[in-house]
Amino acid sequence: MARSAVDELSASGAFERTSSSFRDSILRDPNSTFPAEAGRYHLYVSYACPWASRCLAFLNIKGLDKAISFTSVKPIWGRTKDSDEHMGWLFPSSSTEEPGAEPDPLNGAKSIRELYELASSNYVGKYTVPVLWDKKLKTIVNNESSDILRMLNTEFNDIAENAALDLYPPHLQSQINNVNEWIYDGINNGVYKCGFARKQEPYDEAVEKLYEALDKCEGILSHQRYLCGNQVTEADIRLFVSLIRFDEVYAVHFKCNRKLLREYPNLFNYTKDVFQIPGMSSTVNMEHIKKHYYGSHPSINPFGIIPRGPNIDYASPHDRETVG
Ligand SMILES: N[C@@H](CCC(=O)N[C@@H](CS)C(=O)NCC(=O)O)C(=O)O
Repeated sequence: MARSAVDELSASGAFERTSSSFRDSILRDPNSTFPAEAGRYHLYVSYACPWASRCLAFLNIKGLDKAISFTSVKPIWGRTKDSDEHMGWLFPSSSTEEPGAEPDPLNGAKSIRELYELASSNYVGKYTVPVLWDKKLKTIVNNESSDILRMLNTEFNDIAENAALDLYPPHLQSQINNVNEWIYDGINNGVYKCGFARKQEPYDEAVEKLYEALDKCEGILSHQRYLCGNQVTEADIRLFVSLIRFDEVYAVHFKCNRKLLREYPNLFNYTKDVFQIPGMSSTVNMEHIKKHYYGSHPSINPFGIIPRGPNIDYASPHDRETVG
């Protein structure tokens, strides 16, 4: 069982992601094990992580930031225990150590690994973020971001300040599922397949698929504002977290340089459009993003040097109001 993403390799040298293991659900029903209640749950994230960031994005745009608290870990992986070599997410020891990161306010944990060990004494697997934590039962409810998005969209609607915003509306669900599938495979996970490949062939295959998917998005976005029409949906938030990291990190660190995001007029403007949705920009901490990737994978970037550029301003004007 892989204990870190850099170990998730198949015999052919391709990157293969293992699945998440805590898959309980928070429900609107007050009699369920994990009922949707204000103040009861906590989201542990890393600003660096696209999967965690998409949960944070939902938290903000649904207006759940007062009902569900969150903490970000430090961006660079470090030793989680003296007794073994595992490298993973760490909390800072004070709130001034690393701007944006905070000590664990609930359990005083030193690492995300410690939270997994508190939740389950026989856990084997990766110690990933996001972690959706139940303060009352002191356990992990769920560590799979795609599940967490669905819960945040619907189950907290009695307390969400923006309950009317439905990011997974019934009439678009099959379209969203379909888009999610090829975008996950080609782009969200695709960039990791490019970056973590240890042989030329799996890298070549992943790059091919990545650019096929990006070209397809560019085509869709040439005639409509968002991926599933003219309203923003879950699919857009899921694509956004990869696009915002693309030119700053993936193009260099994961060798996704056949074409840059800023060479795609629609995708580039679309990224700015989504970034400018109220609540989104605070989920993007480029400092953490760059420090994490360039600093946590010594097999790819042994000296941990962080490239200076390109420092794109995603708050600058875009043309998306005119599309669709
Ligand atoms: N399937 C998970 C994936 C989460 C994931 O891979 N998170 C990465 C950070 S981007 C992580 O925490 N990795 C820790 C490790 O590989 O040891 C989800 O979407 O929630």
